Amino acid sequence: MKIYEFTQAPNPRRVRIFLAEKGITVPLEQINLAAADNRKPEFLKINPMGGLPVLELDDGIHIAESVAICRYFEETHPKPPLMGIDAKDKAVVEMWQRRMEFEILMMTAGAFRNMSDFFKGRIPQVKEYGEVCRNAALKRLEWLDTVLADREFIAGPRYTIADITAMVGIDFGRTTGIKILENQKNLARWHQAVSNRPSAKA
Ligand SMILES: N[C@@H](CCC(=O)N[C@@H](CS)C(=O)NCC(=O)O)C(=O)O
Repeated sequence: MKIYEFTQAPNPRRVRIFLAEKGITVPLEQINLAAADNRKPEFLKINPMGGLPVLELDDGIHIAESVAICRYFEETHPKPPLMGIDAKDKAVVEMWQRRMEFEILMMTAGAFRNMSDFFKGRIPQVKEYGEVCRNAALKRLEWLDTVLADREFIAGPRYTIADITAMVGIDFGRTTGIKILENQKNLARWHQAVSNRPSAKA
């Protein structure tokens, strides 16, 4: 078993944090995104979408999509649960995970993909769309601050995959000036707590 990844990229970081929380070690193989190695024919055989991370199982099966990889490890290593504990809780965690992915991580990634030089000449870039993503992410942080007024973590009283996605999304926002504002005290308190967990350094 191994995971193809690129340490500086946000989606691989989500999976590394998830594994660290569960105390699982999986060998990592770097695929250089800066050199576009993920778009070369040999890697496209592993993941036709070209994205990282990808989990390679011992039987040769490849699992791409960060949440699918996390789901595999949640099933094989249920403790501590990071994707909910019963039917209702699992649905609530999934709701928040999807919100954090679509509304925050995809927005900070969209801002980066469209505004930074990293992808210049490699993907079609629309600067104005990057701005739209950036503003959407900032609006969502404003809202998330209110959500966190009455709960410790994003999906309720327990740390879950939703916290991982939100923290990774917000941290990646630094590349395009998306950050927690001075007056967003609840968000700042939560961000400090999740960043202090040893897994955040994974
Ligand atoms: N939906 C996928 C997204 C994968 C993805 O876009 N990964 C980024 C790194 S964070 C990537 O490989 N980008 C390079 C590219 O698209 O060429 C997931 O959840 O894992």
